[in-house]
Amino acid sequence: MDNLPEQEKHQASPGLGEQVSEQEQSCPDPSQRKGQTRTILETLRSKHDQKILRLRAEYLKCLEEMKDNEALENTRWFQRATQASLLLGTKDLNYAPIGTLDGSILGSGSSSVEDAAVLYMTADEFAKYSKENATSMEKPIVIPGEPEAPPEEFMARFIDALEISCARNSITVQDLSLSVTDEDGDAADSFRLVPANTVIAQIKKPQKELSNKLNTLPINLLDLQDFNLVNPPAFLNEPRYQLLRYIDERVEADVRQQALPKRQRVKNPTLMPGKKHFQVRRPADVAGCQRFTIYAQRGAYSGAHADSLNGTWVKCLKGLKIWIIFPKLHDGEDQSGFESQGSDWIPQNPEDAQMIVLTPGDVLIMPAGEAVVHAPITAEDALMIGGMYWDTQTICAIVGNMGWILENPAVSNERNLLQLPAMLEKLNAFVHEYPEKFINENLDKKAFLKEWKQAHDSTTKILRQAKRAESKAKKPIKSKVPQKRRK
Ligand SMILES: O=C(O)CCC(=O)C(=O)O
Ligand SMILES: [Fe+2]
Repeated sequence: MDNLPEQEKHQASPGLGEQVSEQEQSCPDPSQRKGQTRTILETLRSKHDQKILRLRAEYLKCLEEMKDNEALENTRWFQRATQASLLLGTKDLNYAPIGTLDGSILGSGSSSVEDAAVLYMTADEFAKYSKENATSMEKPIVIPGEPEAPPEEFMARFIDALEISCARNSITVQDLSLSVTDEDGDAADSFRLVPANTVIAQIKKPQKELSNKLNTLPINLLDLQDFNLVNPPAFLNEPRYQLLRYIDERVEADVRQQALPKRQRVKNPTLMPGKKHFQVRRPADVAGCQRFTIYAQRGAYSGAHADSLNGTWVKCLKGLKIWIIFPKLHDGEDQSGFESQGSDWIPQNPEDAQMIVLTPGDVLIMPAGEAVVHAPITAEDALMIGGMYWDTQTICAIVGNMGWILENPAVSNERNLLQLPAMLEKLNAFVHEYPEKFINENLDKKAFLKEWKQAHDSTTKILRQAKRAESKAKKPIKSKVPQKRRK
């Protein structure tokens, strides 16, 4: 292992905002002298640097061993380990500068709110901040907190739920042993279906050290349903964050209508009243995005991407996740590089990658209306829950970002949203039905509807073009045998 930088020598430290202990009085760093509280960043560094530097060293060791081994060099593992090690930097670790609000009970972060790349605040502070800055929440926000149960208990609940709900099925797994390219030299898929029992057996064994053995590479489960492991964060109860749910319900209500006798059907149904007494079949991608669970083993790395519905929250229940962000992405040539390369992209200057570190109890919010490009690396086996949401106060930006993603499909790692046309249609109707939900003191109804029309029309146009391009690509080659005429 290479010589580890100074920061690795820190020992475990008190929690956020705790006072510095007696032993540290002699510490040359003035911020750590007795009586003074550490900044959030200093606390995070002292807790996590060592673990993250060890992970980086292990990536480098694996890469060294894979060198000149043709079979291994073509695996997704080689590619992802290369990218992840670069994103973790070559010298000191590069944390995203942390800002806290004036008078925050969390103390100070590491920079001013203006210069910060991530804001830390309590749930109460978030409630106030999100009211006062409804249309200008641009930076990711961390709400640090204590976990509701010990990580091992969450893990036991998760395994139990997986066994009960999924045991007879297969689970989509990000499998890094797969090749980067297929036989034709085209980009190959990095996901495959694996029997749930095999997956469960693998995740029961904690990943302690990275190795190049293809059958023990870190797996990542990104396509899991919500298992009700814990309540979602309370901020989601606010009416303005219910929008995605309302629109999804209306799309579903349309589908449910089809199952009713004709005379009972209504025009433009909202939610069907009452409990859901019958099942409907529909492409359920949006419903699936509203709440999810993710489980990744130490060393898993997803690649840079933006979430297609932009507006994502995640909560860590177990482990250590390094949520890499790229605050300088839009400043230079990196933007076009990312748009074309998507998850294979890393910034020209890897030092532009900045880390947000998440541990049990922490909630991260990537605000709806900001397509925050992120590249999560799992530093310790991590269980998280999450969901996607929309915000009435930023709906024009949300729909604009969706247009950008449709134009640059490489930037999102999700399948094309099958329900997007229906959702846009329902959203447009909803906006005209309840315009007052979308306005605020800075934006009156007339100005809002004008802005909405622009965003809606532009994304609808992009969507139509994308559909046309898709159906052209799929058009079957015309058979030479004349088709039978239908009677
Ligand atoms: O944890 C991961 O590997 C990816 C998770 C992610 O990007 C998300 O939940 O938006
Ligand atoms: Fe994501």
